[in-house]
Amino acid sequence: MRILLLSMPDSFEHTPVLTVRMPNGALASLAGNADPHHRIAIADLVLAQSSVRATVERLVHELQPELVGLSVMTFQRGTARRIISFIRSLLPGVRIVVGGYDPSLAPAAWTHPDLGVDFVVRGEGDLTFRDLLRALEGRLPLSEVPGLWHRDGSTVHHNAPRPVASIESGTVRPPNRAARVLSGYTMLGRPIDVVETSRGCTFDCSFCSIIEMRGRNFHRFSIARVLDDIADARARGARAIFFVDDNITIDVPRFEALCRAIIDAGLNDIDYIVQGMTAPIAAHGATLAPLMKKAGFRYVFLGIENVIDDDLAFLQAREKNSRREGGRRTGNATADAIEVLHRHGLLVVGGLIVGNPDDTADAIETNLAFARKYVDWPYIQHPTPYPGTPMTRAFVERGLVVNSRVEEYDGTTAVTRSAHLKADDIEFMRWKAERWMKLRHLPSALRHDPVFVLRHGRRMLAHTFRGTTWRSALGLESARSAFHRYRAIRSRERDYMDWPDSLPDLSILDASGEGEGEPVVVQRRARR
Ligand code: B12
Ligand code: SF4
Repeated sequence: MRILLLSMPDSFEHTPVLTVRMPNGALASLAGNADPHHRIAIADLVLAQSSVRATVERLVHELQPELVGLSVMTFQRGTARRIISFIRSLLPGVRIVVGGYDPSLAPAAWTHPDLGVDFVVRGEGDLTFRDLLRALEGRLPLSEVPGLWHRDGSTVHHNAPRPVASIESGTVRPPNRAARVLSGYTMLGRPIDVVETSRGCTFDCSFCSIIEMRGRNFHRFSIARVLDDIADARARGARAIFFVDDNITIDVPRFEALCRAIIDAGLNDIDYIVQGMTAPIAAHGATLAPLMKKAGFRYVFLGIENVIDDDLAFLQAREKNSRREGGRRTGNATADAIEVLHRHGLLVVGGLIVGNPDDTADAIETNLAFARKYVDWPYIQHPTPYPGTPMTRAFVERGLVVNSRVEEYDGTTAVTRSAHLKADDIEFMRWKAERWMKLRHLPSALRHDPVFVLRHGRRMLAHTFRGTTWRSALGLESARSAFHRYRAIRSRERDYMDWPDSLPDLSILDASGEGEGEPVVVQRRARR
């Protein structure tokens, strides 16, 4: 079968396409797990952000796909719908499957007959997609593909959920990067790829989609498989690798073993980026951080979330950020984690969430001051009501969601207000502070990637300070004016696909985002 797999072009403020264009790991994994006789092409549309329609048209023309699959996050829903409508206009008989976080957690948003979606894959897709292809070839009834919703005329059948894969036993085969048909992946000029070493998380943060997606569990790929995967990415040119694990720091001894294996295999000439929790890094940093440095790690994305205890409690993120002595909580682990990473020459990308329900201006300023002082690159977001998360329910119950346009749910657009502040004020505070924090990182980027930064430094600055003019820089007009210009630019940027949506209303999701309330996985959230 001829298959075209697409990831969406929509990017967000902290990963501008000038400096960061990463492949979507899901699509290469789907291609790696399909039976080998299929002809699969993967196109990450972030590589063609300024020519989405022309690129899709060319690919459809060249490949004449019988099945098109789209990987979609919630803020990309509108673009995905337009792309589907466009593809249907070119190939009316093509079959369409959607997967990823939005179709998994808000499947009801994908079932309207006018949208033209035939199949929704919920949860992990590797084996479901493989089985869907087998079913379309007549080797299996569609009703026997767990994890699949499938259309039959006006009826959508909901198959049983698929249990999470026990990846330790090798059921999920390695990704197929050779299927990618576009080029230009970059991290500040270095070719970048993504690698998975584990899946899942056993924590329960209220803002995170991962638990609704797959339950609370943690599964590890073998270290030998991970090394092969890194070597494959490297052989295809990668000089930077993002480990897309949900939470690699769940098992620190294994993470340390992985660092040693990377060093022993001589794969430590790559810049690695990883995300992790503060508590295990603070507790094990003395041995972990030097190993990470030696293995080639450069950036550690730390899920700090918030430095105020009440906010951490709301985010259900207190546990993972606790410093402990003798089993007793003795405070927040963030400063210790940052200190040990810095001591060993690693850079901290600081993930914080400001604008929580009871946040005041002082609470937000406390977090911004912390970021200013401690983090190398700020990754500050606003609470965003993604489908199915406990946080979404809390915001809905308190009537604090002020924006239901899901295409703006990109994390840096405030779509919720707090009991004390308007959404606009929350976003303004973050935006105003963050630009200067980003500016401070420029010398470090220049030292590491001088050619790229010298060549693109002006455009990088222009992106960071979008909306600012000489008048605002000189204080001749208010920062608010610059902010409103920035918002207008951001709003225009979101129009990635020059084609109408087949349904006018993007927000057909119910307020709680619960889809039809059916679990994605068999193992459901066990509340602490
Ligand atoms: C790595 C990652 C990133 C990387 C992206 C690298 C890349 N290009 O892939 C970076 C750091 C850049 C990033 C950025 C963002 N991310 Co992010 N990210 C993740 C993370 C940690 C892992 C995703 C991953 O690659 N997993 C490994 C792959 C193999 O698994 P998978 O994606 O789940 O795919 C499987 C299934 O979903 C399914 N599937 C997926 N697509 C498809 C398509 C088809 C056709 C089929 C059949 C199946 C299928 O099958 C796959 C294989 O089993 C997740 C989860 C988490 N714990 O936080 C968040 C997550 C996906 N990100 C999220 C978001 C919102 C963002 C941002 C908007 C920022 C933000 N506010 O948090 C930006 C936007 C990025 C952009 N395009 O500009 C949300 C999505 C929530 C939602 N409902 O949409 C998540 C779930 C985190 C969360 N907040 O809960 N992200
Ligand atoms: S620790 Fe990270 S991956 Fe785990 S639930 Fe919290 S935010 Fe999600």
